Amino acid sequence: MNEATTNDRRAARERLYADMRPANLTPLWESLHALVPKSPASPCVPALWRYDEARPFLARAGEVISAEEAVRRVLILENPGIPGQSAITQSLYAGLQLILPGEIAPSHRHVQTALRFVVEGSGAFTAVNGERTTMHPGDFIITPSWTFHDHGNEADVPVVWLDGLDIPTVRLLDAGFAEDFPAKQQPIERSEGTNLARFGENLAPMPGDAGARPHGAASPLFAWPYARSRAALERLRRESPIDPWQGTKMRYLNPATGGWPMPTIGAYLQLLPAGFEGRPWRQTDGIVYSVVEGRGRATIERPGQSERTVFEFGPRDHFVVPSWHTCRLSGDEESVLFSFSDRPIHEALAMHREEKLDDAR
Ligand code: 1HN
Repeated sequence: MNEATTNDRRAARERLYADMRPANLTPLWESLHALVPKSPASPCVPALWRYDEARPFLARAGEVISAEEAVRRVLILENPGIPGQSAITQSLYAGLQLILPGEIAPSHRHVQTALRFVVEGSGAFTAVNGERTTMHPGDFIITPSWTFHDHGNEADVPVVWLDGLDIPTVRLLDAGFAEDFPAKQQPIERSEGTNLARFGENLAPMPGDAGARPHGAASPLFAWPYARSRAALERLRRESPIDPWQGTKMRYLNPATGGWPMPTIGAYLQLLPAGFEGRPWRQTDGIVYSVVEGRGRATIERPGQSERTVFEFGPRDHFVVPSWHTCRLSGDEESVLFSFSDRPIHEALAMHREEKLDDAR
């Protein structure tokens, strides 16, 4: 074809696109490659939130709005690659929530599933399904879909935790419902620790007994105290081989099924020994990290690019590794990292992929 013909056809195509736009028709061939990429090409970027930088803004938020007025006083960790979406990855939301002494965050429930990971301070509580759990740094707590939950702080120090929710996933499915509890706080029906005794000791109530109520897809255990998880990691650090990619990494367990604690979110706790230089890997689920102890580095590469992002992390810092980005973790000191991802969704849909890469340093 000569050049004139090519130009004519190009012009004819543009006319076609313009003419059919009011009919809500668009040409697949112009976007096919972007719609079906050869490998994941996330718009999300690696990002780090240093606690030293975020904490003063949380304190200022504490001065300008009460927990009750805000409903939840949270600073959203927003991925700069997808601004305005209140998302840290395409499927997950994360935020840092502050509750000051004497405050109440009123009771409500929603379809969105939430996790809390306590970052600073002790003595606040969250109540889920008629039972409280007192928060300590490193405690992991879940709020399953459609369970009433409220928070309070009867201690004398501010308490801050990381919230992780499947908000973008529920938005994708247009499946969100929410309602307030008729009072600020839900009634407490059981003393603290009942849930842990029922489901956190490798025991479960007999069928038909009190507490054997049917549970949904989420774990019936709703709090995993840090003291226990940390002790397990300490023990395993000494007793078992260290994984060259992840150090000693464990997943939080739904004790009723052996599966994930929540249907949409998996959560993990890992220990990197002092001097650990992890090998690189990539996986389709983007991961959000909260540093509990120690100092180290995350070295991250965008797919297909050799330029590296290096995050030097310390306690209470947060960072995100988007889908299919190559990452390696190093522990300058012995480090403990909490993390969460949407891996249960990938697995349920049989599309999870992970690649352990050779050490190319
Ligand atoms: C929520 O209910 C909490 O219960 C935290 O603490 C963050 C973000 C969006 C929607 C609901 C909480 C939330 C949230």
